[in-house]
Amino acid sequence: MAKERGIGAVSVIVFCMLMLYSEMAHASTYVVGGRTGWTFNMTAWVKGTYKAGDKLLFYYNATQHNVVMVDEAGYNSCTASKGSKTYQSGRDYIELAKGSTYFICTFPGHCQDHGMKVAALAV
Ligand SMILES: *[C@@H]1O[C@H](CO)[C@@H](O)[C@H](O)[C@H]1NC(C)=O
Ligand SMILES: *[C@@H]1O[C@H](CO)[C@@H](O)[C@H](O)[C@H]1NC(C)=O
Ligand SMILES: [Cu+2]
Repeated sequence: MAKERGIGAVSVIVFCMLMLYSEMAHASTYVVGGRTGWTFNMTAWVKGTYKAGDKLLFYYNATQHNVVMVDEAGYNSCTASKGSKTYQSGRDYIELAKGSTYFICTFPGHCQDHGMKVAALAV
């Protein structure tokens, strides 16, 4: 009896590890903007549907741009509220959670005038 329970527990653990492994194996990293990186006119960059756990790599010159995570209203209005998560390394890997995530550059005019924003949907 005890032995069977033990085997059951091991099976559950192995199953969980396999699930975790396949999740990791299938998580991908996407370079935002492709070859040009994170820059103006990002709305022209093809937005696909991602999987939760996928990562976006924002690659840019940190003296010229940044990456700020905003909500949908912030994305539409090109504004970030105080306390919005800001990335500014020039090489930021951001893991996507399930749902929509919105990013803008908050350098003056970049989002508003130059379309420096991107929305990512992960399922
Ligand atoms: C952005 O797009 C506009 C209009 O298509 C174009 O005139 C401009 O040169 C583009 N800017 C960059 C940095 O690609
Ligand atoms: C980043 O931008 C600054 C200001 O335009 C420039 O001086 C510098 O050379 C750039 N750095 C890189 C790595 O392109
Ligand atoms: Cu910018």
